[in-house]
Amino acid sequence: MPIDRRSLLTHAAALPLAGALPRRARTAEANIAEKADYTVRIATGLVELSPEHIVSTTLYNGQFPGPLIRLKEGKRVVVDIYNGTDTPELLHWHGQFVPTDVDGALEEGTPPIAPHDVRRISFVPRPTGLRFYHTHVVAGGDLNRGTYTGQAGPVYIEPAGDPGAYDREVFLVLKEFAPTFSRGGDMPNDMLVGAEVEELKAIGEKNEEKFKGPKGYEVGYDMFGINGKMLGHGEPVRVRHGERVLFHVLNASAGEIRSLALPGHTFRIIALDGNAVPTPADVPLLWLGTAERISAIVTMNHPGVWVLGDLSDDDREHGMGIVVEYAGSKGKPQWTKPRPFKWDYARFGKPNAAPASPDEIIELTIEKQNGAVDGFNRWTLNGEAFSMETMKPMYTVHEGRRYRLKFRNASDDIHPLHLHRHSFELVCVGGKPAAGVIKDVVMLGGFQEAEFDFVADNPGMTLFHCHQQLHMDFGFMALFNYT
Ligand SMILES: [Cu+2]
Repeated sequence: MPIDRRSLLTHAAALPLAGALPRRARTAEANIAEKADYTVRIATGLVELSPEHIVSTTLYNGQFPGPLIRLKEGKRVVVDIYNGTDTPELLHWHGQFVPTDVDGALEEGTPPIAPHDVRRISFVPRPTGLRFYHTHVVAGGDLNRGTYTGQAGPVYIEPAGDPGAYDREVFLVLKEFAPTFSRGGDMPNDMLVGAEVEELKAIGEKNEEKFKGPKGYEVGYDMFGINGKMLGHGEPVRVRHGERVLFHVLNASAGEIRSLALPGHTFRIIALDGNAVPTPADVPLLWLGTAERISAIVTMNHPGVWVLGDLSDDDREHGMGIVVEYAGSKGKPQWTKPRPFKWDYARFGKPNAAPASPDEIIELTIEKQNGAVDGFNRWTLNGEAFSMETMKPMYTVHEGRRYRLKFRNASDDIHPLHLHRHSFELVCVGGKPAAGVIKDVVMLGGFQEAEFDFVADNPGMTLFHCHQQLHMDFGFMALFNYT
């Protein structure tokens, strides 16, 4: 819950006696005369996934997900961020075109918020649509840090004058809890269209030969939930026959790919990562890579009590789902497995069109060194793992130029590729040309290739990385510097 001005002042007034906050935070708090539009407090708290599953983790404002932050496009916003933990924190505004000092990435130059300190930031929200905010600290081998915690919440940037062909909105934040490491583990890898590239498989096989030994660590989870509740707990989504519900779905996982299906219903995809798609299309189910967002309208035309849930039986049975209940319907929530359906970004694009020609093409080959860093896999881009010590930029871009990044994945993992402070246009994905699909995260299939274009239109250091926390922490990052 956002802290209002009154409670903030009350809190400040009580400080000299209580002395609960260190000097730095007291000074900072006293200097804040004006009310912020939003206040985010980072602190340890509890998530009651079910009465039997209560997780202790780091949260925003004591809740999971963090409060929905609704912003108006172009209207400057002031946000106070309190770090109530004992370690430095960074809050990243994912998918927004903000300056480097507020974006929330250390690599770009955002100062971290010291333990028990507060920072006031201000920025102009853009672009419109579903964005989110999450921590951007390195977790490494610490499963109590970074996106393994509950530090994530949705942001919705409203456009001026939205017609909105829907009756209401429902925000769904998908997230796993109770992470543990294991040796290896399998990620589903067959949900994307496209074929493996032989040349990339050959590189992968060579690396496997070179980096033999036990499989590098992967992360698994014991508990799953939507909006912080396991399936069957919390309030169902209550609907009426004929209603059109706009679902804003956010995959706030640290590294999992998620799916969602609602038996007997289809999703009309209207936006990907908050950006309206040129060709809205009906699909039987959703696939979302880590940090991806989908906005989809479901026409409620199949009365009953249903499970809106993950396709994976194991994940769904451990909580990844929410009940959708029609008015007047009763009984046990029903689940039926949908037929297999491959995810194809290109189908939401402009047919028979091509993106503008790039000024420059940058090729990036992704390789995995199994177990190379104390048992963790090391990730390299063109043979180089990103160093947090040197933070050396990999590329220099010129403002106004259009860059085509061509990714070649010589590993069997799917990588959710993310570019900070910019959007990109998909050019080719899953072996198919695309145009007009604007995103900030895209899944790159195992041993596949993908291309996207971005225009260098937001000067300042810009971070590119895989959104899999375990991959970005062990090398899968690159910095773009503007001249
Ligand atoms: Cu990755």
